[in-house]
Amino acid sequence: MRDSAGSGDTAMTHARRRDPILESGGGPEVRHAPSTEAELVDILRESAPHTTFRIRGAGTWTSVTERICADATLDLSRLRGITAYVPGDLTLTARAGTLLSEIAEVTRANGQWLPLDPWGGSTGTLGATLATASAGPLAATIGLPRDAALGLTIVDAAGIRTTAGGRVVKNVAGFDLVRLQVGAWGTLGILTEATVRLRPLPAVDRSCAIQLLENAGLAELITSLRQLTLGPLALEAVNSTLAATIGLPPAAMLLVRLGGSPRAVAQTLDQLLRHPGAHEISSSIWPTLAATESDGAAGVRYSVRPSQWPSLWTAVVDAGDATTRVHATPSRGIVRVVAPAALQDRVRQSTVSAGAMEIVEGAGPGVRGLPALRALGRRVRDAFDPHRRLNPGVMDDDRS
Ligand SMILES: Cc1cc2nc3c(=O)[nH]c(=O)nc-3n(C[C@H](O)[C@H](O)[C@@H](O)COP(=O)(O)OP(=O)(O)OC[C@H]3O[C@@H](n4cnc5c(N)ncnc54)[C@H](O)[C@@H]3O)c2cc1C
Repeated sequence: MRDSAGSGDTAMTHARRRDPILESGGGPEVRHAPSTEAELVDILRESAPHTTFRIRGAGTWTSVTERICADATLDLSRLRGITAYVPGDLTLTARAGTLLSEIAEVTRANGQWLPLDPWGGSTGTLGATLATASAGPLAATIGLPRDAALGLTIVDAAGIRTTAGGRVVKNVAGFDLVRLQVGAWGTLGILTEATVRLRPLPAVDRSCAIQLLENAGLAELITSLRQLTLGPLALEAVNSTLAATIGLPPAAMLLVRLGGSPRAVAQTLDQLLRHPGAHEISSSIWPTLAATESDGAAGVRYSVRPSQWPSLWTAVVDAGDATTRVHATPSRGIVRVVAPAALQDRVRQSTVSAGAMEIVEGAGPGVRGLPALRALGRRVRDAFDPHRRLNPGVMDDDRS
């Protein structure tokens, strides 16, 4: 038997030994912490077909993992380490449990980065970030997690290992299993290793904040930003509560991040600072913003066509109160609200007239009102995990 550990009632057939590290995590359920993919495969193959598993990376987003109801936990934090890094090709391969911060450290030394900036920060794992398709402000310009993933190794519920995609940027595309797995929340398989596309780290990274004057002139402001010499790396609007939380004056602001050559960045910043209410801020604001996410916070994402973003933003900000944190990515037409459930109802009413689609985050995205999509999801899940062994409770068919 490999490195599994546990106590309590289980249908596992193999012998188990206690693991002091994992036992300290508490909870009555069996915990396995495979340190190799082969061990993970054995755990799945040797357990009864109906044994269910909660998949866990670094466990930073506990409000998500704790909601999964399963017989055993598969802790992937030991399945860790960079297995290949080819700076000349801008590609890196790492095991699923590798932290984003570890990848940042290694790639920074070569003037490169993996531009994934999920809410919560860089203490999460590569596997979880891809599995949940968690994306932050950089996604609007540099790309979503699915764009960064070139290849994946997946172990399915029956313990069958599959590789999809490859280790190079130019892949011959077959059936796109990579895109199916990114954002599947582990319900179609456990990601064990990923090859990702890196980018050159911008020589200079500078930011500014432009005050949004009583939510007026938003569309014009965004249009004027499209005419900048250098396109922004990220654009994120924050309401006054969130601005104060991240150390800015308490007013609604548009944060603009610029990256590139020192000359192009300086020129563009000059243009930006001509806007009334604009001032330069430190680019350390971006990790600070990502880290404001508190575990268990009720996050709801509304999306519309980018052209309709100003009215959605205004409606959501007006519906909130002094405790509501709102931020938005204008070019993706997304407005995200972090507020208690009671207040979310009020916000929800206000978005109806804006015609927004609502995605409830936190236990696998619950997309309301799309029965055809849910039926399709059910059929895909039937093909990959007919007994619903992996992450039961996440993206469940009958969630509304
Ligand atoms: C406090 C907090 C709040 C956050 N809020 C949001 C948010 O609202 N929206 C958003 O998009 N992102 C959010 N994130 C993003 C989160 O940072 C990323 O999903 C990821 O980096 C978390 O890493 P982890 O290893 O700690 O994941 P964990 O907390 O261990 O797991 C997160 C989810 O990923 C699954 N998972 C983990 N590893 C694998 C794997 N190898 N294969 C398959 N499935 C796997 C788990 O089953 C679980 O459902 C939040 C993060 C934190 C810390």
